Amino acid sequence: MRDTMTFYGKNGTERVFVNKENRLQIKGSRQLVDFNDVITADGYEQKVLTINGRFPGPNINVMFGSRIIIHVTNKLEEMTSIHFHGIHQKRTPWMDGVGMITQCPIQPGEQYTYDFMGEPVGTHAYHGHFREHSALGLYGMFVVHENLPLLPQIPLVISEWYHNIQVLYNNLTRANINWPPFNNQLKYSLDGTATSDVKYSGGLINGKGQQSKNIGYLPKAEFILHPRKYHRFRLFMASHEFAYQISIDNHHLILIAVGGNLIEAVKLQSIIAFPGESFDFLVAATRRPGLYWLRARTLSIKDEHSSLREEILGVVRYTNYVGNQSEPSTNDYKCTEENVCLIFNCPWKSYPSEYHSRCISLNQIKSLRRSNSKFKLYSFHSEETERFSLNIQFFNGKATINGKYFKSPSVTFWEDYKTNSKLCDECKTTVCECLNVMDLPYGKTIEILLTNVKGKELNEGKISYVHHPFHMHGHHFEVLKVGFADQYKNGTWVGNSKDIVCNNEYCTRARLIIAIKDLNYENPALVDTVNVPAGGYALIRFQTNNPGYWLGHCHLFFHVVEGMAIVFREGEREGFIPTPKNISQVCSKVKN
Ligand SMILES: [Cu+2]
Repeated sequence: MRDTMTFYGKNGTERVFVNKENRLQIKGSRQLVDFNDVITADGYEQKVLTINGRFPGPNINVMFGSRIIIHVTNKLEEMTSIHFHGIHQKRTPWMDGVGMITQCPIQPGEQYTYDFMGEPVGTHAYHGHFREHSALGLYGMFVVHENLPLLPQIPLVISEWYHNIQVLYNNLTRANINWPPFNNQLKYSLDGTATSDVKYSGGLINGKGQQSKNIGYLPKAEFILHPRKYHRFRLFMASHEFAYQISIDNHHLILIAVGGNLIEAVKLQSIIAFPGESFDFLVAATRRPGLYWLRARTLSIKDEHSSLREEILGVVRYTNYVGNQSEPSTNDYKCTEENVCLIFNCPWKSYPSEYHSRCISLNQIKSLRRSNSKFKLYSFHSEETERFSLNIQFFNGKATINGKYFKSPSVTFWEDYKTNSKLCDECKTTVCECLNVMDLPYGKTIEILLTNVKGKELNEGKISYVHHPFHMHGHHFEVLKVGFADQYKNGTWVGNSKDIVCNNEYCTRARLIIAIKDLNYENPALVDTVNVPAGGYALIRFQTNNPGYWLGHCHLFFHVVEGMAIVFREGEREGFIPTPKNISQVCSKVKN
């Protein structure tokens, strides 16, 4: 008996399965159904959250500077909210969509209207920012265009697909468990860090995948290439736990933008992308007409526990292909001594020599400075720079930033959040659950040293060190430097980067001891998410020109749920734009 999937057909809910002819058939009937009418995902039958009936949600394309109005009607049985990832929400900080921070969640049956400016230019996304909704399907791509695109645009959204996310979520948030909870199920990458906190259960490219169990044919994501043309792929990593390495057989990826911002192009073999990151790359259709695999693979290496290949496949199809193959038969690129692979955004300094691979990190990328005066936003005139450090790390089994694990307030930040919350000043120990708020003065240049270290070897095993992709709301930031742990010749890590000095075991006031010339102040990459490597650091910089309450957090789903978050209070409350009436009205409904 083959697995079934549920779909909403003309007769209400019906169950379908892939029959022997690889067609979708309604169970208990001989009637066939078009694949396009069913959300097949990876073929596993489970609940999917949809937006306008679609999964992932529709791609939203807008022009720079236009006013965006999005009516969200919550037809779920529970409350939710939508965050526009990468959008600055300038002058509309209450539209950032973080449930219990910038807005009260939208109640079942209620409507909420997001109303904000389409800026900055680039490849962004939207996703649920409440409970496990993003992992159940509430996400989609959001692109702000500066001009009408000249090249064919190809959205590429990669995510995992969990078969038990609600059970996982409930178990993990109800029990007072120590992190990470599933040591025995995890896999490791070549540096010895765990590739996630939970077992891999498959992934999707643009909502399509194939679980490891053979359940017959399922459609894969398809990408159409026009011969001899360039195509602009816009990648958003909607994944929750895993980083993926992305490549296309027999083709190079020409990286042209990071975090939505143009850079000097780099020709790559593959791109490693962490949850929350967005990259744009060009693909030239210059190979023979045919079908080629697009691969997205986790960083897990095979070990004694399993030979499972954690890889999702998509099909790249040339329009002038006339063969009768239904699927590609191409092979993964082989990196050799003669053809060394260039890999972007590795979470380590280098590969062992037998990999014949070279890493290029985010701080080796050169941003293209726009001369357009609209983008003066990113020129820094401030006389003074304020410096902070945040250590993103597990301590005592808790997901912390500077030792604090985040507890949401019971009212939003637009209300009197202080009276109703335990603030971190009240903590008696370094590792403490509290409402972590950091004040950023307005009109300054802010430098934050993000570290992922321990001040001394606290014996929690190697897996307490994992990579943490840090995402900031309300801003893009410049990446002046990314530093990595020291490695042995075989690639496993030896210890923390020697560039960092900690003055206590929780490393809450880390300092960087490298020469200024080693920082890229000239043309640094501008992103909203940066991976802070295990045992390493990222030095970021931005200007406080956007008053509001902005969440900063690790973009790994279970880490943010467990408290790896902080709220930046930018500017003084008196200087804030008054919150519109209807925002507080939403909140009063929650309380009643
Ligand atoms: Cu994390």
